[in-house]
Amino acid sequence: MTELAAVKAALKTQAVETPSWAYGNSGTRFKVFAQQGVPRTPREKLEDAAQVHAFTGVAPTVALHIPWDKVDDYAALAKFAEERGVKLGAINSNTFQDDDYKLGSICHPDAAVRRKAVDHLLECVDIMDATGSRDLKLWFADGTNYPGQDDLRARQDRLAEGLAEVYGRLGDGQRMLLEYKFFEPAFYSTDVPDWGTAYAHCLKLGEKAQVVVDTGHHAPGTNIEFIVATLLREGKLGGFDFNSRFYADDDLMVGAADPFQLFRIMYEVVRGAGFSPEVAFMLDQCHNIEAKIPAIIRSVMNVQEATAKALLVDREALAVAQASGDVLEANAVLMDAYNTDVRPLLAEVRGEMGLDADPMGAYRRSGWAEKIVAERVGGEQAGWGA
Ligand code: LRH
Ligand code: MN
Ligand code: MN
Repeated sequence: MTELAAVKAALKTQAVETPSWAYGNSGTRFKVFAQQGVPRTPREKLEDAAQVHAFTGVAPTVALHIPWDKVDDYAALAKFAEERGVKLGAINSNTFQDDDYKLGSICHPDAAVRRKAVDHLLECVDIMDATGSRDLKLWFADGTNYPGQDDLRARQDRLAEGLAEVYGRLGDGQRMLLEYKFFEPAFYSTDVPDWGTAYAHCLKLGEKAQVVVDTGHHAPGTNIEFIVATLLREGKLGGFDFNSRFYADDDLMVGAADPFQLFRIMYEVVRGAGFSPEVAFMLDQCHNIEAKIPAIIRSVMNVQEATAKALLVDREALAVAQASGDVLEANAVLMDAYNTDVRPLLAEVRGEMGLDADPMGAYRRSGWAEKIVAERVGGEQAGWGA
């Protein structure tokens, strides 16, 4: 295989998971701007996700968030998805929207609240059994607002205990992905604030526990690709929640704010694990002012562009420059790949996959947007403006 053929083959096998909550109405804590035609049910979210996959060819799975996507029969939901050409992906737990969780969930000082939180996580594993999902994605809003409010170490003990119970319930081939975030909604301390804390818990739990990197969950200036490289080296990178940010957890389209950072991250992935299915590429975004489906298509394309550039890095030339201490040349090799216009290459890849070379245009011309505006009245809110 020529080098270019190998790059194309890799691009065809990449899979980006889209989040059910990105299809519904969302906003900030100030205002949700409702859009016409947005899904009213989990099934309608899956119909929209199927459109993203139909036009990009690389978005075959959809993450659910429970209870936002609560249904009576999850096996039937999985079947509905498959009939439309997509599969259900990660199950995201939600232990942050009930009044009971004011002081935390799995780290709460009251054992009864902790029980409720852990029971919810166990219920999520039941759902995974029904849907055939591999990953349980955990993010905890737990933390404190004031020094002295609770015992920081005791909260870690409670976290470890709760996680261990859920870990013990995982079946063969199921994984637990632990997500960290440096602040918000808690402002003084957060119980899983960084990759180190997530890594320490996952290491103790065992092989089925992996860290998930949400690109919006770091302090400004953090070198995320270093975290990615380190977790890959340790065999502990379970996946990504991709989005982009200018300030905090902005949940904007991935690659919009800083495409160069996305490229640097993807370079560490392709030189580390390649496209091992162990690393899940998930989007975690909310489209507050832009149309949902085209925004998600754009994000998928942005991931593809960053990946294509990462795959084009001349690794041999880079290694030579690095070994000889040629700082400028090493940097130039990386920048050469980043500065390549990969859009024609991706158009070719799409053509070879039997797709329209222009997914955005093809979606626009498909009439789906008009159809859902006409058919769906009263779309639902994602549940939370994050
Ligand atoms: C938290 C988070 C987490 C949630 C999602 C809605 O900020 O990134 O992944 O599940 O947003
Ligand atoms: Mn996330
Ligand atoms: Mn987030």
